[in-house]
Amino acid sequence: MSKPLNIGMIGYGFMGRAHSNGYRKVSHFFDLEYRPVLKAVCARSADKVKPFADQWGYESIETDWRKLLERKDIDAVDICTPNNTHAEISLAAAAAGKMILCEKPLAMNAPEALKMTEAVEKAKVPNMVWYNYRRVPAVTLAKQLIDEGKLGKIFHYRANFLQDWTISADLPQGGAGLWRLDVAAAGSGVSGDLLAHCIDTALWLNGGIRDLNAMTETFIKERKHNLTGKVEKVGIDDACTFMCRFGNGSLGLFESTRYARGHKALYTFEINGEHASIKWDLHDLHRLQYFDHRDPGILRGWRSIHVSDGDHPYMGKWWVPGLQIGYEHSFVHQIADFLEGYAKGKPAQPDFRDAYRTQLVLDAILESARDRQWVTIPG
Ligand code: SOE
Repeated sequence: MSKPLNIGMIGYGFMGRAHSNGYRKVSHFFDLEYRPVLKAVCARSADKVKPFADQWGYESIETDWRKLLERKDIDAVDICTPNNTHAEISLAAAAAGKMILCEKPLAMNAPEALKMTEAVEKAKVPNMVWYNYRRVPAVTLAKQLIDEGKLGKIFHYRANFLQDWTISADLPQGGAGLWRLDVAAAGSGVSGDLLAHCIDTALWLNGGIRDLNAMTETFIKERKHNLTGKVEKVGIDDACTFMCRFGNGSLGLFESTRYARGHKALYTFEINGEHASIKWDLHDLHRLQYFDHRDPGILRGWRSIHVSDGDHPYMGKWWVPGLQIGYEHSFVHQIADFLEGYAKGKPAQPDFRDAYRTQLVLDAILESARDRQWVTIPG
């Protein structure tokens, strides 16, 4: 019989749904020592959070996150609120001895992320950040192939995250749903929201970034603010590209934007190594493209691996070979890994320290774009 691990979630937006779905599914598919119990969900408005709690099966609601942290029946706090609240909640949660699962990006900037990292490490509370794409089976398979040395020495790492939902100048900034456009709530624009995913995956697959040169643009300079009702300056980056050098000597090229008409969430990466190359595309997330130069010449070509067989990462837990899974399963996998790591005393990643490293890259991007200079990533 598994033991309960009581979850208190703060926030109930898109990510609140993705995580809640993960908590509800994980114990049906993974044999784990702990099973998440949806104990409480917290948001400022009882009117809004109550229907959410009923829909997802949370046992109770809170309207003040401090009260949630005081509760003895909460083991883990899941932070799904805008970026400018992550630090305050995390610091208080660590002080209260709660485990923390925090949405990405971890913080508004690297110094804030460092403070949070030091707090959870000092409090010795298990912690994790929701960079969920690591847990898409095809991406996990890419990690496996790289670690086995199948690609050999890596020369190039290319990644994009393209969307098109902010092109209209009439779209306001700020408030529910649109806080991602408000620099005071988000800290940055596409760099922190989208490139952060690409950077997390890249650091995991290809190791640390040594230095970078970035360019950002804000195409729409002013938007009405939903909270003040006034037209205000837009402080976020609408688009960002950067080139970099990794510690292993490979060259990186990254681009993200919310102005790529026709692309809704096109996260892609390609890695070129001495022996082989791999490519992945979120719109076709269950496939990994693989080219191996060691194949006999007449057979050489790109293979499209349908990552759905029982021996592919995570897939043995789902249906029968050949039947694919989707975006939401990456959250189920992340929760499974978190619970397993907790049970075995071997914490799952990315933890706050990993997410702090991503944050160092994000800060360097903004600094480089502002100063039009190459920036070296600390340590
Ligand atoms: C932005 O539109 C967004 O929802 C990000 O905030 C998520 O992290 C990303 O996975 C999908 O796009």
